[in-house]
Amino acid sequence: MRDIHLVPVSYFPSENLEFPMITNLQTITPNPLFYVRNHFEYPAIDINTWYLSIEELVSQPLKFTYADLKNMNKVTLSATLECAGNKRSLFEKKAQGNQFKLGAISNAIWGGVRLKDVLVQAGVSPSATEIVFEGLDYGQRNDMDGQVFFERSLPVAKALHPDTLLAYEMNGEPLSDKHGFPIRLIVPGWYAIASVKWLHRIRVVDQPFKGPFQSIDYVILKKENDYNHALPLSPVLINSTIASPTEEEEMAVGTNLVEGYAWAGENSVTKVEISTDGGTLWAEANILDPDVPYSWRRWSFAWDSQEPGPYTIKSKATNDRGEVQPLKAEWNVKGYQNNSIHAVNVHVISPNLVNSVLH
Ligand SMILES: Nc1nc2c(c(=O)[nH]1)N[C@H]1C(S)=C(S)[C@@H](COP(=O)(O)O)O[C@H]1N2
Ligand SMILES: [Mo]
Repeated sequence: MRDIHLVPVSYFPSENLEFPMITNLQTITPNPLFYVRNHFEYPAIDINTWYLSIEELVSQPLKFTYADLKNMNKVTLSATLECAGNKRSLFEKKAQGNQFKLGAISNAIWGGVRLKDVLVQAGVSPSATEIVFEGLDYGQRNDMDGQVFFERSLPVAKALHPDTLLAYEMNGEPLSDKHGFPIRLIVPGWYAIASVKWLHRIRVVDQPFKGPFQSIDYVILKKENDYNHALPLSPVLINSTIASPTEEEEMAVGTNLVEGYAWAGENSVTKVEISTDGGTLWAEANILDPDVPYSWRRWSFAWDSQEPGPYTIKSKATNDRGEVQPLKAEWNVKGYQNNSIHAVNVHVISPNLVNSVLH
């Protein structure tokens, strides 16, 4: 595993790193290879003074220390986090934002307490419609004056879902500074913008939250500046990625493995199909991992490639509701949720040719 590391996308104004999309790993991404997506600089946190507060439309505002949360009933579950901007660079028409390739996605086992447990203790008012989550990271945006904190909201129903967690552990280790120490929200099956890191304050409200990460960014904007019709990002769409071979890879004549990942957000991946002729004929890949809620599944396909030449390999996943990846995901101004059928161009080379080039 030497030489395997995160792939930088940008460092300023914040650090953004992709998972290297390799396949010789277990289904759980090791912590050092889990992608990183930030909007501001890392916040400074003193665990001795840190607390999580629950405020506004509750019967009893509450404060929880790190120790309070660790003393509560612990839950663990695995969940794939995918940035809504994953595969933005694959849209034919360029979309603004970090040009993520395939790796703004990773899978981990999260340990923590149910968000529901702290909300029920505080007593959510029946008039509440949304819960707002505030991180400790803040900074400037070029479309606003002053400083803003990273804030994002959830509808009450998703916040009270028993799988929505206040996580303090990632793959059995305390959450690292980069991934939200001491506590982050984990919203399984939703684009990872919802999974607020460095959580500090939870506000229960009865009005639609309009913060910039809720109403300017992370909305599906079909036309430039058409914010009145912007739709909030929905749960993660059915998707798959060919991790190997990679674009323009040369492969020898013979049986070659095509390998990758498929994921379905709140649903299950039921089928992955591969085409090696650009999308006319399809055959089913073997799904390697069991169907674990919210977790991606690795798949593999043995491709009998006897004829030298250029090929376009495609992968297409289907979920348990019969939803299939589209040939082309709908373009949107901010370049989110690109779940187009993934296509990779490769060259199959005759071994004689390889030899004649070498000697
Ligand atoms: N406080 C805070 N939470 C945040 C973010 C952030 O910048 N600040 N980025 C969000 C986005 S867009 C993504 S994709 C995920 C990335 O989580 P990771 O860095 O642990 O992979 O965190 C989300 N939570
Ligand atoms: Mo993201």
